[in-house]
Amino acid sequence: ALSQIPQPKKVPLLGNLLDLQDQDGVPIYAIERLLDIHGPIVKLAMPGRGETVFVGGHELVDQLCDETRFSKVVSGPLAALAAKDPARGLFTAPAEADSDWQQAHRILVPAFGPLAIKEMFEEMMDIASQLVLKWARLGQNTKIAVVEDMTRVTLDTIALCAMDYRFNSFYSDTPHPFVTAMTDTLALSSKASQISGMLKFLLPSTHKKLKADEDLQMKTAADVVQYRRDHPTEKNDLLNAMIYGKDPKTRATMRDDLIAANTVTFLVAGHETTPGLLSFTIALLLLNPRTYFAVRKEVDAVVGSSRLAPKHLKELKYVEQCLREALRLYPTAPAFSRGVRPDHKDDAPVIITDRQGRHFEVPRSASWRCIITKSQRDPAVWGPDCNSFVPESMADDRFAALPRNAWKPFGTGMRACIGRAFAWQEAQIVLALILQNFDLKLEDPEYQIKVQQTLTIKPKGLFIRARLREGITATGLQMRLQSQGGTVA
Ligand code: FDE
Repeated sequence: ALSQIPQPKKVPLLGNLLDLQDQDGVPIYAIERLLDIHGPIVKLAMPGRGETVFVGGHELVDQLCDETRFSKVVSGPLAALAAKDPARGLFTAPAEADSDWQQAHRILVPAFGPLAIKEMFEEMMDIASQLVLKWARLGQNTKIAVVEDMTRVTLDTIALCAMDYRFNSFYSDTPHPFVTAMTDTLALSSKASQISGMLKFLLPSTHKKLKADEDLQMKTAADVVQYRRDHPTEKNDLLNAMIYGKDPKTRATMRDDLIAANTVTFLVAGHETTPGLLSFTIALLLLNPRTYFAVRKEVDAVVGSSRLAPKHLKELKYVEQCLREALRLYPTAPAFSRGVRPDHKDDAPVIITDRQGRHFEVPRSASWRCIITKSQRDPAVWGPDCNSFVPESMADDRFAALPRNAWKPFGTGMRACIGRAFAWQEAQIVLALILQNFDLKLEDPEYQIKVQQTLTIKPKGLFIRARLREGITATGLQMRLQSQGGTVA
């Protein structure tokens, strides 16, 4: 027999809208609270948007990851983001069957592959060096806003590596107009479930601004594409891959509007998620001093006073474990949506079953949201320590032996993160450089992690101080970073 999905009591006109409100405006907190009350699965009705089911139990997420029955659905904040443009970037493309998605996917997978990422090492070092030199010169008397600086690093890195464009965020206090437009768009679309956001959406001025911001983003991207067409380079970057690359299946090249849409996608994806990963990792290390000293010891043993080089990265095992564990506790993309595959042939009802043996039907038209901030802390998988930062549990052998789909911060299946290797190498470089060169401390010794949410989650109010480690000077650091591949004593 089928079970009913638990649903909090609805109120007239508003449905369950009030259940989705969070006093700090963090939608994911409201959903987590509902899952705490109602169990691993809960259904909400939203005025004008039908019903959404949220699942937080690992066993349910695991079944929804089954690619033979389910696939990605563009819903929630992603749908709000998907403009009415004919061209959609990979992230917001409606379905795997979509020919634009397939073409961009086939052309871009190799461009994001391990070889290509390795070649980006020096450009990643260029931007990461700007960060650490800034901190070195500011000295310990300046309060550092971690998320802001991590956003500068990641945005400048993706723009330089992907299209040879320099935002120069470290040289300016006011963000580039493209960044302001992008940030405002994301902030608005992610508040779509909060009443404050809905009220805003009722204002014609909001729609005007949203449209203007979207146009500015597409226009900037289109200009970057046109500039490259007019000024060709040999550089092996994503933009060249998109302009000149032929789809291995159809031999066709990408349309310019599709290239521009994907350019915006990379900037959004690159600048939204990786800063969260780096900022949460820093916060967790500072809140767990023993782990902080252990990971720093590893960096000292592997890199010492050399200039960080590609060969070091694979030896920095514990750095990697810390990043994995930070993404378990705080997956920066906190949810993804799944629905029955449009091409699913079997006519029988599609059923998933929870740990208590209750069966639930997944309707063909529905989009179910996998809340991985919950499933990645499911005590049935992670035990009584599920809320603690324990990078030891992410050692390679234990990581490989995790239950299927227990760790899903990069999404799943065909639509999983294409930028994973990119983000990973970037995060390793930035973290290793910081650990190698600074003593960090929290501005507020009582700091506890709280989340702020746009499309993704980031730590709220995280401020630190950074002091150069003993024996390191700003000038010395600069010389070391500039010595291509060599060691400066
Ligand atoms: C994707 C992604 C995902 C999935 C989503 C869904 O399902 O809806 C996820 C979960 C993710 N991603 C995550 C992440 C994290 C991090 C750190 C990242 N991510 C990073 C990055 C960077 C870059 C550049 C990127 N990223 C990109 C991307 C893209 C393009 C996508 C879409 C794909 C398809 O769909 O095809 C993604 N990403 Fe990420």
